[in-house]
Parts: sequence; structure tokens; C-alpha cells
Amino acid sequence: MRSTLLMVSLLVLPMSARAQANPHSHGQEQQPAPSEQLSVEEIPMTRTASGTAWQPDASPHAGLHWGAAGWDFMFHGLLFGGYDWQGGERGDDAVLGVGWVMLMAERKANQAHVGVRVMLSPEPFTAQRHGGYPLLLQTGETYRGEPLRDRQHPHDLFMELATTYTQALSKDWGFQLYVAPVGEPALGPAAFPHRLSASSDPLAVLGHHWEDSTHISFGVLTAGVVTPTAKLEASWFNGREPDENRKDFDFRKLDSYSVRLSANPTREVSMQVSYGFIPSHDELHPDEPLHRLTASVMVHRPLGSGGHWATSAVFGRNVEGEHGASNAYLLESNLDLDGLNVFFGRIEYVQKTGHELVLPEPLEEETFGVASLALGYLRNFGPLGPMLPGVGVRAAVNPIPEDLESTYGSRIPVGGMIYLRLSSAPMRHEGHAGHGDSHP
Ligand SMILES: [Cu+2]
Repeated sequence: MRSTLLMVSLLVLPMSARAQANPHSHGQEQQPAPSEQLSVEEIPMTRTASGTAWQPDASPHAGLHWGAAGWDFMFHGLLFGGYDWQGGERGDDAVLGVGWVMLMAERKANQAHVGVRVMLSPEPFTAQRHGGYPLLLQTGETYRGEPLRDRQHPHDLFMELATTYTQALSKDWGFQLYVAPVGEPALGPAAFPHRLSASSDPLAVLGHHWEDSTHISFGVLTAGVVTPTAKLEASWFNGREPDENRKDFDFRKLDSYSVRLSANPTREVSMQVSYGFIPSHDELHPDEPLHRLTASVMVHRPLGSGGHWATSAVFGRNVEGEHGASNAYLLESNLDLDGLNVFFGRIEYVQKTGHELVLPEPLEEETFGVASLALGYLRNFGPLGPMLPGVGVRAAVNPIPEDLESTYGSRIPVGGMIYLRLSSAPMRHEGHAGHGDSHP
């Protein structure tokens, strides 16, 4: 399978290299057209979130942008570093770093767009101690043969290695291909590390393994049909979760599939529903098939001078082996008043089994509804050249059922984090874009 993927990637690459030099500019959106009046070719780059997932067109454009040899390059990233403290019997503390950096190259040829992406994460080096960073009630993936609990696993060094190909067939129709030795299948909303609504919050969502955990899959093929306002995709992928060695490639057969329907009815709204079947996601329980259903709505609204208000509502449902169904609900919002002062929050409710939470004997077989309310404030300074630095604070309360009180030492264990954040500065579009339109 590894060789098949590489071959397909190699086929897509030379096609693009032969393409006519025709650098497209991203800067011609002076008067953004309503989504329903766009042609497939005019779908803005800001709609791309992670993998092939969509977000609203009305999203800020951030990063360094330049052109060379007929290609458009873009470099952007989001990094957090700080001190994480989680309270109670199962809490811990750590100094950690999380995030990602990404290099994209795109070129346009006739009515096709070809893209190559490389995304890397520092987390194997900065969030790996004890198998992940402290986060109360978090579950998913393994460390030293045990399920991880009350910790968030680091993301793999190689978060994405992908080629994309979009071909417009007419004004109203096109198709898309996504070939990724490492990448994100068409399942779930844009993953939380790439959501604008989560962009000030350094910590993971508790429903990650119900909603968007497949965003790093070692082997993904996705094909889709696109209209200016909707997309229907199907993926064939390796659904096994990455192992605890976060610096290698966990290639395996492509045993899973998913389908997703996305819609962007206006510039400010993006929605999706998706279903995936993953026959063997967990290396500790390889015979437990997983069915996942997700639905989400994102609303992004530009605010004042350089601000925005971004909100996501996400539902995820797992039906797994003999454990039956469990649901996750999330509402998160990022209110950036002016590019400098940002308030954010997240509310979650997730049904987790005693197995997942690694609870003692009698509780092991039961399912518990756990919740989290997190609030935070980020103050940005800058931008400084291509970067936007800031400092932030986040506090969370986590109400849990009575049965978990003795394990966690409280009915409402709490956690917090203080951190530095470094993101790409917003791009400015003063009339013309093209080579070096990033910023002064
Ligand atoms: Cu993740």
C-alpha cells in the first residue's frame, strides 16, 4: 500500500510540473461575491481548513505568501507553549508545547489547481512526557500498552503529507482528489487544531475521539464532487490510530472508509455531516469495529478592524464493538474583538466508558457523562513581521458524576493553563496580491 500511495503521489506531481505557468493571485477578493454566485474555480482559499474539510469563506487569511517558479507558496502555523496544571487525584502538571507549521505550494493550470502540503508538529518533542500532556477526562490512544487517560496524546511529527488536485468541469461543477500518505479523511469537521473557533485555546477537545480524531491517518485517498456551495466526498483510509512512536510513519492497509457532505450556503456559514466505518482503530482492541457519525456547523463573522467571531457546534457519535453508542457534544467560540483582545470558551459533554477512563472494577463496564466548561483570554502583541505573538490564560471546570468522585477527588475537578501563543500574522490585501503580498 505504501508503494501505491507513493506512486499516485508521484503521478500527480509531474502533471503539475508540466502545467502552464499561470500564477493565480489570492488578492482579487476586493468585493467578495456571495457563495452562491461563485464558480467552482472562484472558491476562495480561505474555505480550506484542514485536509479537505471546509470552513466558512469569511475566515482570516494568515501566513507568509510568495511565488516562485510558477508556484504559489504559503507558510503558516500556530504554536502554543506554556504551563498546564490539572487538579485533583488524577491531575498533573507540565510545561508543554503544542501546535503545527505548514508549507503549501499551489499552482493553477487551465481549470485545475494542484497543491502539495507538508505539515509538521513539534509535539513529539514538546508534549510526549508520560505519553501526553495532562488534561482531565481526556481519553484516546495508548502509551506503553495502556489506554491513555487524563492525558492528551501528542500529534505525530508528520501531521500531513498530501497532494491535492481540483479540476473545474464547468462553472458549477468540479472534482477533487486528495492523496495523502499522511492526512485527513473526509470524516468530521475541520480538526480542532485548525478551527478558527479553537485557535486561541491550546488544549484539546474531550470529544476528539468522537469528532475529529482521524485527522492524522497514515494513508488517505479522497475523491469528491464540488459545486460552489456544496461538496460530496468519499475517503478510503487507514483507520488505525497512530502508535506511541510519534516520529515514524504508521502505514498499514487502507481498511476504513467515510463519506461527507459539506455545504457553505453563505460566506459566513459552513456545515457538514459525515459517516465513517473503521474496522480496527485501536491497537489494544483490534477486533472492535467503530462506526462514527458526525455533524457540525461553523459560523465565522468578521468584526471591526481585524477581529472576528468564530463559533462551532459539533456532534459526534461512536458505535463501537460491544460498548454500544456514545455521544459527544461541543460548542466553542472565539471572539477576537480587534486582532488584539480575544475571549474564548468551550463547553463539552461526552459519554465515556469506564474502560476509556480506566476506572476500577465495578465501574469499568459503565458509561459516564462527563462535562467541561473552559474559558480564556488571549492578548496579542504585534504583529511582529510575519508573526503574531500573544499571551493567554485558560481555566476549566469539569463536572463529573458522583461515581467518579473518589477517583478524581472532587465532583468538579479543575484545570488551567498559562501560555504564549505564536500564530501567523494576518495577510493584508492592498489591491494587488501576487509575489510577496504577505506583509511589510
Ligand atoms: Cu488530534
